[in-house]
Amino acid sequence: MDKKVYFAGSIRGGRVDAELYRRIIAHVNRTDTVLTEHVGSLGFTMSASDEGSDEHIYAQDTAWLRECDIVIAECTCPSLGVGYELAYAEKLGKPCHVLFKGEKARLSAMLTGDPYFAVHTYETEEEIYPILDEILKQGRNENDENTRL
Ligand code: 6K6
Repeated sequence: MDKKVYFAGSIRGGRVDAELYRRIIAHVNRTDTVLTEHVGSLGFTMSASDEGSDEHIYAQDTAWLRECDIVIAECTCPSLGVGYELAYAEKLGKPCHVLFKGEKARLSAMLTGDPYFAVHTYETEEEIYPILDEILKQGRNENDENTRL
């Protein structure tokens, strides 16, 4: 089944990895559906008029978090919003996968210390795609079983 994926990545925390987010989103969209494609947008400016109101962004993103089947967060660039989204998703019981470039010890202890989060570290971008495929395949197998019940 097509999974609804909430992809989280830094926006106001910094856009240094925006191109990477775009490629991850494109990869996931080959088999599943990313609800948050804007996270990989390269063209937008940070002006308030372009973004819409913060209240609207919050309402839309929390609605998508309730709607999604799974959360995948790229956490290499630290972001308050992504941390908030992960905590929100945990409260909802959504499966949460965290991607992080480098040693786990550099990631926030609030993520690595919480066994709820599946943390996947990587060194090169090429390592990300098999990790994503495995995450999405696991989801599909669970769904297949649910369908058979
Ligand atoms: C338009 C295009 C790209 O961004 C915009 C407007 N801003 C936002 N739109 C939607 N979601 C947002 C926006 N700003 C933050 N978020 C959510 O918070 C995203 O789902 C990200 O995963 C996360 C980023 O948080 P910050 O603290 O880095 O901004």
